[in-house]
Amino acid sequence: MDFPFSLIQSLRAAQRIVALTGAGISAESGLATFRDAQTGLWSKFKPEELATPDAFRRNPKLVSDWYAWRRGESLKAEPNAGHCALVEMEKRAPQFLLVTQNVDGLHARAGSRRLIELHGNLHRFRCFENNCASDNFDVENGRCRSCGGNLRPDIVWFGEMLPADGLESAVAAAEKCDVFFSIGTSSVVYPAADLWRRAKEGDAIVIEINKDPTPLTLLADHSFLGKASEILPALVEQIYVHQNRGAQ
Ligand code: BV8
Repeated sequence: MDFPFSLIQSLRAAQRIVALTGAGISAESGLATFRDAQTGLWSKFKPEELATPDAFRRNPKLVSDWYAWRRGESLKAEPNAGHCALVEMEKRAPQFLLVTQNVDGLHARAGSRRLIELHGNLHRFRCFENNCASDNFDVENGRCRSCGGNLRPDIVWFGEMLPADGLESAVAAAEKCDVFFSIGTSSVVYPAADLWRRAKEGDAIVIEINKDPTPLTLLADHSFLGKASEILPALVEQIYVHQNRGAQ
């Protein structure tokens, strides 16, 4: 795959890179995305019935079982070449930050360290009623031993505020970055879908890598439509590997 040489040069010169990822980067690890028409989770399940605090209040067992199923799926999955290419970029770029909307934990398992899980993580829990300390959780039975209340996944549901520190760090990094990647996301869920605009306002180069067109496709400086596990490794190869070969 060839990329415009001017883009490769800009990426080689970039000091601060921010990458935002969504469910699309985990699709090739066998995890369903949310909105893909046939295969997406929302084609089978209604978000308002499963991914909101009210849904949990109405039927904690239904919601907990759904997240237990997703937890099992994500543990069976392995990071793919797309996840690994971002680990490589983190190692090579002077400053790099990975902001993910994914709750599957695959970026951390791939080795990403400069990582913000904006919407939480499937493998962590919280006390739903009283936010009690996590050292007294009966995860097996989904109970908080401190107050006897239900445990919920440590995930940001629709209508809930994102963790302030994670969001502030993501916005600050986006505003200061030279290059902003939007990878495997439909760019429709806010506030994550607004980060590219912060980067653009800071004169960053905005690059989209996505299987299908999104509301960002015509607004980005570059939009590469295709699979993240193919495009990202090819890009990293051209930015960093060819650079070294050239230097020899
Ligand atoms: C909040 C955790 C505020 C749960 C998630 C109207 C206008 C603007 C905003 C709103 C509005 N009405 C409501 C809102 C707010 C709402 C929102 O944005 N709704 C949208 C739908 C309009 N946002 C919120 O509720 C947020 N909170 O706003 O609070 C507030 C203010 C005051 C007081 C109180 C509160 C909370 C948002 C977080 C919700 N939680 N997930 C869980 O996981 O179960 S969001 C969920 O969807 C995911 O986490 C993800 O973040 C998000 C987006 O999904 P994507 O990752 O993009 O996945 P999707 O399937 O959509 O797209 C995948 C893409 O990948 C596709 O484009 C496909 O082409 C591509 N692809 C597929 N395969 C590949 C690929 N690309 C490359 N390679 C491949 N192989």
